Amino acid sequence: MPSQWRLSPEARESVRVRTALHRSHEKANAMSQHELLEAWVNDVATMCQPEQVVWCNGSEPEYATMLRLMVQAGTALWLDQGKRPNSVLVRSDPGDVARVEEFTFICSRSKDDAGPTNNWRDPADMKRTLTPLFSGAMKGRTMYVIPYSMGPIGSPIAKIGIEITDSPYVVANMHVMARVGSRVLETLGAAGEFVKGLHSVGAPLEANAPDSPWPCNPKNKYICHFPETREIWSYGSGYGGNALLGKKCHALRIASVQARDEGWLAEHMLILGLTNPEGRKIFVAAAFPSACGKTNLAMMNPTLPGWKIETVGDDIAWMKFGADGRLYAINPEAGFFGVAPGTSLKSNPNAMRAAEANSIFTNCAVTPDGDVWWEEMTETPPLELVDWLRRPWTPKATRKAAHPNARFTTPARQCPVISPDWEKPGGVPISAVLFGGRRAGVVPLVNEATSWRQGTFLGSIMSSETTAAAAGKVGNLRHDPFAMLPFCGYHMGDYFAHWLAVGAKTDAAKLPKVFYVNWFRKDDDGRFLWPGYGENSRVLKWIFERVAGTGKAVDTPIGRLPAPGAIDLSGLRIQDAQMAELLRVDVEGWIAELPAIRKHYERFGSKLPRGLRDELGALEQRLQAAAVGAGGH
Ligand code: SAT
Ligand code: MN
Repeated sequence: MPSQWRLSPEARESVRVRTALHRSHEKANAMSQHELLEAWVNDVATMCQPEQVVWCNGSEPEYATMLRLMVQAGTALWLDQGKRPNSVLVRSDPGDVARVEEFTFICSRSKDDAGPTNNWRDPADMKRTLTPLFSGAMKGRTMYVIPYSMGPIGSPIAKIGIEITDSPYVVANMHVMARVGSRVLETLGAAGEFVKGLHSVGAPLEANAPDSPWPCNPKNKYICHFPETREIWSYGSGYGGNALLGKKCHALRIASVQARDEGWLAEHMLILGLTNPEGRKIFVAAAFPSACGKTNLAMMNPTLPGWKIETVGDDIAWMKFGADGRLYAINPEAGFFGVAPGTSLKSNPNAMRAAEANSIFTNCAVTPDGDVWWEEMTETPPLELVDWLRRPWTPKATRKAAHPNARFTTPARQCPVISPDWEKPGGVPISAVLFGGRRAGVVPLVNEATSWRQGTFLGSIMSSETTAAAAGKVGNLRHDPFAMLPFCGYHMGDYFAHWLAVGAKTDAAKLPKVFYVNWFRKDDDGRFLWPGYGENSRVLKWIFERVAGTGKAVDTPIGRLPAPGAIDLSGLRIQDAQMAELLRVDVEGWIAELPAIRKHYERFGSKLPRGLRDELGALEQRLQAAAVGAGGH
C-alpha cells in the first residue's frame, strides 16, 4: 500500500500543499538568473539543511498556502469568514512577543562604527557564534526564499532584499508588508544588488518529533546586522521586527548605513498628506518611538471641518533629494504592522476598517464567535473570550486578554484614507518633519525649530517613555534620538552629523520645517491635558499655516511656539488654563533636564557634532536668561 494512503487528512493536505509549492518553486527558480543569489541560497541550504527549498513567487495561492500550513500546525486559527474574511489569528510563544533589543547587534568591523547606543560584535566573531547555531537549524523544515522590494518595484528610491526563512508566518507577513516574489526577481536581473537576510526560528525538527505551534529558540536569540556587507542574520525569534527582516533590520538598520553612504535619509517616520479646506496639500513626516501613535496620526480623521489626512506610510520613510532640491519620501513598506490594543473605531476607525479582511492578527484574544478582541477595541469587553495565552477569560480577570504588543498585519491599500500618491515611485515632497514622544511633563504641545540645525538638535535630545514594543520595562523615560535608538545601524554621533550634512545640501528654504510635538503632557493629577487623536489636526493646521507662512508664532527660549489664539480651538471644550499649561515653556523643567541632556551627549564623545554642542550651549543661555528675567526662579 502506498505510504501516503496511511496519512491523516491533515498530513495528506500538507503533502498536496508542499507539492504545489514545489511546482511554483521550479517556476520562480527558472527566473532567477542571478548567479551570486543562487550561490548564496545554495550555501545557506547546505548550512541549514532544510527538507526542501521553496522560492516564493508572491502569488495569492502561495499566501493562502502559508495560512493553511499555519492552521494545520496549530500556529494559526481561522477567524470567522463572515466577520474577518481571509484572516487568521496567530498566538506566539509567550517568550517571543516583541523585539529583543538586548540581543540585537551591529557587527561592523570597528566597534566605533556601531557607537555607544548599539550592542557591537566583531563580524567574524559573530559569524563564528552563529554558524554552529544555523548549522542544521532548518532540519525537517522548508526553507523559503523571499525576494522582496522595499518601496514600489522599480522606484528609484526602492531597494531589493532576499529573506531566507524557515517560518511560514514570516512568509505570510512579508507578503503583506513588502512587495514580494517573481516581479522582484525580474527587477533584480542577473546582477542587481540586494540585502541578504537569513532568518531561522532556531528549532530544527527531528524525524517524527512533534512540532510546537510557535517554534522558536528559548535559549538563543540573535538579531545581527553586518552593515558593511549588507547582511542580516536573525536567529531564534519568529516575532515582528526580529523576523520580518525587510522592516526594522533592512529598512532602518541596514538602510540607515546605505543612506549615510549615499546622501539620503532612512527614518522611523510615518508619512501623511494634509489638505486644507481650500484643497492645498502638503506632506508631513513624523518620528515617534514604537507604540507612540504613529499609526493613529498617519490615518487620523481630523475633527476640524474641511481638513483631510491621507496615509502614505505609518512606520518608515526613505527620503531623497529630488531634482528641485526638495526632500521626497517613499514608504518602503506595503502593509501596516500596527499595535492592536488601544485601536478602536473611536481611536483609529481607518485602521479598524483596513483590518476588516485579509489580515493576520498576532497575540490578540478570540471571541466565541470567531472574531478577535483586544483591550479598548470596544467600550465593554465581550462576556467571554479565549485570551492570547489560549486560556478562558472573562471581564472579571485581572490580566489582559490581548498581549500589550499584539499586532495586526494589514495591506496598506485597504486603508480607507490611503493616499493616491502612496506608491508614487518618486515619492512625495516633505514640507514638515515632526519629532515626538511620550512625555508627561516639560515638553509643550508643539514647538517649531528656528533652523534645520535646531531641528536636528531637538531630534537628538528626544526622550520618551518605553512601551511594550520591546521586551523590558514599560514607562521608563529614556533618550530615544529621532526615535532611532533601536534602529540606527551605525554610530549615533555620525548619524547626527549626517542630518546636519543633509541640511547643508540644499537651500534652507527648500528644507522641511522641523517641529517637536507632545500629545502626552499630563496635569498634576496624571490626566492627559490634550485630547489627542483627531484633535491633533488642530496642531497640524498650525504646522500647515507655518509652512504656508501665515501661522502666528512667538519666539521662546526653546523655539517658536504658537502665538496666543494661533491654535484653532473652535468646537473644542478645553479650559484656558489647560491650554496655557500645554503651551507653557517650563523654563525650570528644561533647566532641570540639562544635566541629563549633557550626560546623553557625553556618550557620543568626539563624534558629537560641534553644531549640536553649540545648540545645547545656546539653549542653556536662553533658559538662564529667561529664568533671571522671570525673577530668578
Ligand atoms: O519592530 S516591530 O516591527 O516588531 C514593531 C516596532 O517596534 O515598531
Ligand atoms: Mn516602528
